[in-house]
Formats: sequence, C-alpha cells, structure tokens
Amino acid sequence: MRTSDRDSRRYRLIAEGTTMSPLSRRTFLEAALATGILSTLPASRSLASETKKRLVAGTRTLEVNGRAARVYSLIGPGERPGIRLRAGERFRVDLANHSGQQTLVHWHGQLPPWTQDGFPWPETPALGDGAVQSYDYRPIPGTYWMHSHHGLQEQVLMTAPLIVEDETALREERQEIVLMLHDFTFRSPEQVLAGLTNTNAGSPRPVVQRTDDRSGHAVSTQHSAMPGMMNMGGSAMAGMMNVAGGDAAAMQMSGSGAAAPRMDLNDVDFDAFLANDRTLTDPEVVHVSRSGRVRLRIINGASSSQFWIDLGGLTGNVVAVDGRAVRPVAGQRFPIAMAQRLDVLIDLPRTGAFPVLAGLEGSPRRTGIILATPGSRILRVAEQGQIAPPVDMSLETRLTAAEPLRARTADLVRTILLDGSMKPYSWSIDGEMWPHITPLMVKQGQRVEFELVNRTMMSHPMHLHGHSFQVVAIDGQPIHGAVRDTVLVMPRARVRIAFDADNPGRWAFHCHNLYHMQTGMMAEVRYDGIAA
Ligand SMILES: [Cu+2]
Repeated sequence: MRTSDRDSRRYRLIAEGTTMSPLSRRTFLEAALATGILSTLPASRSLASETKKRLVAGTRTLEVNGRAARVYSLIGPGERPGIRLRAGERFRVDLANHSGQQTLVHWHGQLPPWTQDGFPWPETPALGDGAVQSYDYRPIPGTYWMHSHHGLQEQVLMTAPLIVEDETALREERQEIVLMLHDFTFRSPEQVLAGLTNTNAGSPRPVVQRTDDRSGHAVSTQHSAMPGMMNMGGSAMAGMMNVAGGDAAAMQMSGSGAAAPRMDLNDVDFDAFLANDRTLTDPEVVHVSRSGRVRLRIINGASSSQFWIDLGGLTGNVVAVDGRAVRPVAGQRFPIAMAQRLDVLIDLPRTGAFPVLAGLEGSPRRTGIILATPGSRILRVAEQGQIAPPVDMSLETRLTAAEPLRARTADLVRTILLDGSMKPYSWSIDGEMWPHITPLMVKQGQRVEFELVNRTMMSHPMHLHGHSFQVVAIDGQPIHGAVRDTVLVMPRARVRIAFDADNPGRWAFHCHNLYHMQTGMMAEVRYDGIAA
C-alpha cells in the first residue's frame, strides 16, 4: 500500500469511526485548535484516540429463504456490523442497547478486565433497553467476534465481527474478507430449547442466575457408561453418527465402525445456514481485485453447528486460529468448531469465480460466499453437497503456535470432566450444572493446566473467557499446539490446555454449544481474592 493510500484509508476509517455529531466534532476541533493539540500531534492519531466508537444493539428484518425474520443486530461505525480497530487503537466503545430487551455483549477471545468482559455476573448485570455502557481496554490483534451472553440472543444473531488489525497483516497488502457463519431457525430459541429438553417453551431456563448462591451444589449427573476410548479418525466416524432432524435420512452410509458407539451431531434441525447473512440461493459475491491475494477471516458464529470450510480447487494457508498466529498449514478443507476463527490466506491462481463453502458436519447442507475477479461469470452453487464428516482434530493436531507460552512447569493441574446426555438433555462440568457450580480457583501468577475429559458422545467446543490458552496435549499426546480461546474436545477424548493466570477476576468457562451451555455446561474460573 502506498503511503498516500494508507493515509487516505486512515482518514476514511477515522471518519467512519467517529461518533461525534457534526456539531460536537466541530466544537472539539475548535477546542483542539485553541489549545494547540492539533499543532503538536498528527491529526489522524489525536482524532482517533479521542474518538469513541458507538455500537448499537438493535433489531432488523432479515429475509431467509424468501421469508422475513426479525433478528437482532450489532451495528457499529459506518452502519456496518461489529467493530473494526486499527493497529494500536484502543477498544473505546459505547454500547447502546436499543434491542427492546436486556442484553450484554461479550468480546469473544479478547482479554479485557473481567468487569468489561460482557458476561452477566451479579457485579456486571445486563443492560436495560435504552442503556449505554462504555468500554475501554487495550485489544489484542486478530479475528475476533462479539455476541450477546444474555439468554439465547446469540441464536437470534446478536453477533458480529470484531476485527483488530495488526501491522503484519496490513503489510501483506491482502484484500480482507470476513466470512461469518450462522445457523438460523424461524423458531424462537426458547422453542428450540424446549424441544430439546421436552419442557414448556413458556418458561425458558435463564442461562445466567446469581452465582453467589452456593447452597445448592451437588447436582449429580448421569455419566454415560461407555467403556474405553474410541479411535476418532475422521472417515471412520461415517456411519456412526446420530443426527437430529432432517439429516437423518442422509446418514444411511456404510461405515467401518458398526460396533463402535454412535456420536451425536447437530442437536437442532435448522432452517438455514448463513454466510454473511445469506444462503447459497443468493450468496454474497465478493469482488476480488486482480491481484487475487486475499485474507479470509472466517468466524463460526453459529450457536449449535460446526462446519468444514471447503475451498474447492483452491489451496489456502491457515495462518491464525482464534486470532492468534500459527505456523502456516496448507490445505483445501479445514474444520471449524463453534466460536472458532480461521485466518486463511489465498492467492487466486487465475481470474474467475471461486466458491468458499462451509459444509455442516454430518450433513450435505452447506452455505458460503463466492470470490470473483472482475468480469467473471458467477455460477450457482447447490445448497446440498456431499455429506461432511464430523468436525475433528485433524487440523488441531497440525497446528503450532507462532508465539507459544513460555516453557514452564504447571503450578496447578486440574482434570475437568465433561458429562451429559441427549436424553435427558443436560450437560455438566465436573458433575455440576450451571449455576449450581463450585468455582475453579486459581491464583494470580500460576501456570494452570486443565485436562478436559469428554465422557459424552458429543463434541464440546470449550471456551475460556479472559485468557488465551495453548493446546498442549491431545489424548495424552503432547503437542506444541495453537494458542487460542476455544478448543474442541471430541467424544471420549481428552485435550490438555495450559494458560497463565494473569487476568484476575471471575471468568466463565463453558461449552460454546449454546444449548449445552444453557442446560448446564458452564463453570467459573475465579482468582483468589476476587470477592463474589
Ligand atoms: Cu457442549
């Protein structure tokens, strides 16, 4: 990028980023001129650092399969979804709630002080309709996202990208393309949950209650009694998947694992899968400049669905997961669990139109966008493809952090049991179901390792708030894995994560399947000395 281009781009971003009215902006400029600020600081820097961004939680109408649906929105500067920050810029955001409901937005994967994490602790309650809350913290660069952590709003698309530029990525001079995935249903999420739990939709369980009531622990769960560990190799799973809803018929496949226990996939039968809010009947066509050099920032914002990213005939390089750089891994198909992100660099080999697809695991259903160079002909892509296998650890085992944790012996090692079942539909961590949980206590300065042991027949994408962890072992095999914020734990499998306890507070630790979380699969990591 030439200097002049970069400057004009910066000014454009500042103009989009400002939340001042023309009047207040002029007043600021006049005041700044009067005090000489502008004569001593570069105008772009001083304006940007003084300017807050405004993010509005609201509602909008979205057309899906020719039918209108009322969904939430998170709209930032420039009337675009979410927030984009320049390298070095602080996360200075006023969140204004115009959603008509209480809400609270979590900055997924970011490391703010715990009181700015957007989790509805008793100390940091949800915002009422009409309320505004200010946030100000130093963000970490990369591909992040934001979503409501209040009730089931995430399912109704209270979600948006949160992109923090970094100098390295800018120097690559690649066209950035955000691809955000969703699962969509015309039913209310309360109805979906009621269908899963066989309860009345009129009284959905709140996902967050006061957690300072510790009177009622000791919620026992049924541990499914499957002896031994399974070989979870990808294609071996075909033929032993249980799927809910409409994909069951598609699962009549031959498989080698007739005697193996069956894995459960896709709790919910969704009406559509969205890529940047659109389906393949009317996909987004992203015009790629002639250079054909792109950075895909892929975000799985689905509440209960996992995908295989399929680049078709293209080869891409995964260079970051969950916002954190990894040594490049080349490939054409990459799994992405709920809440995870993938940064994929692609150099288009020629002009033309290139679909980037996301195939639902255990299903032929898919969604996606089209990358198109100027003048290329866009061909329609069918909404059904080949049945995708379960999302697995094939990528995770190949990942190596570009900036790993410092080598250090753990001060605290905890085995954490993930339990639960489809019938009854309930899920737990260490035998306890949110909110009746005992906090996992850590001390500031400790190196902590969690050995996550999944004793269920579903995979669980486990997310720790406020920390980046490194994946250090899979099924007992040590690896120098990725640093990330969400890791999948396959059925009957174990994953060990390590993190430094360097961000004191109360932090949620949960499965990112919204319905697993809602029915119990959430715990708290709490620092010694944090009152609650
Ligand atoms: Cu789960």
